[in-house]
Amino acid sequence: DQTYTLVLLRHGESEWNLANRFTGWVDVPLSETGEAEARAAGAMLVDSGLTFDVAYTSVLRRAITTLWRSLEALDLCWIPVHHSWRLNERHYGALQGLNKIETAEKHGADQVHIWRRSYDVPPPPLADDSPMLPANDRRYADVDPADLPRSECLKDTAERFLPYWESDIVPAIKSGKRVLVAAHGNSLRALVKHLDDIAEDVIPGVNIPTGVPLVYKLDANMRPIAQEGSVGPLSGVYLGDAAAVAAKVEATKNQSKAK
Ligand code: DG2
Repeated sequence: DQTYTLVLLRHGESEWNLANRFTGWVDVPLSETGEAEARAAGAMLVDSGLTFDVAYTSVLRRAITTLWRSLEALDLCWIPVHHSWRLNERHYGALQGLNKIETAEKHGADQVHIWRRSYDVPPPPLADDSPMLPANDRRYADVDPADLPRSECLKDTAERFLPYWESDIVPAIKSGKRVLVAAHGNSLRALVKHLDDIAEDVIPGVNIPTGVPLVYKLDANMRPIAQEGSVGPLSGVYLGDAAAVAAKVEATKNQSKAK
């Protein structure tokens, strides 16, 4: 039976992951650590013997740069790379730019957990005069203004990512192309929720670490095939040291908790 390999990669640490600020659609660069993580992700892919025919990423530089570093390591700078706003991070609305711990101090840890991880409660939206409105950003000029968010919950992110998954990425996979997707914590959570059919009350517990390739095996119907070494509800397997990955997942989860 035909099986396919799909690799998902969250970008390396960004400057705002480092500063612990909600980022969403703000286009921040990788931190120095993030650059190193991106190169290390490339090295892990090389070591695993994986290779790719096509890559998909967002229109945000932290994911794009991470993809570049991986492709450099793989000697694959020449493969086609498709950018889509539909792979962008979940839009964090009026939380964008705020510190995660300060926001928890102000609104309570429970509220912040709901904003960060609930399936269907969006954060407060951007104001009408916000300089962060996507409509003011030239990179979204071709997007129907009605599709541009002012804030998104995970469900909203899934609703704009999955049409692109079905229309562009699935056909590439089914045509036999080996696909690498470099995206974001929450856009990838939306995708793994779909792939693994993770329940709405289970997905809040899923956190994706920065800079660690996550390898899925898919059957002909794009259903994940169970693999040894998968963790929790995900059928995909992270490359690299399992304890190091677990520590990164835990740190992601605890970003809004005071130390
Ligand atoms: C982070 C995720 O997105 O934040 O937007 O702040 O993956 O692009 O760094 P990423 C952000 P959390 O939902 O984990 O707080």
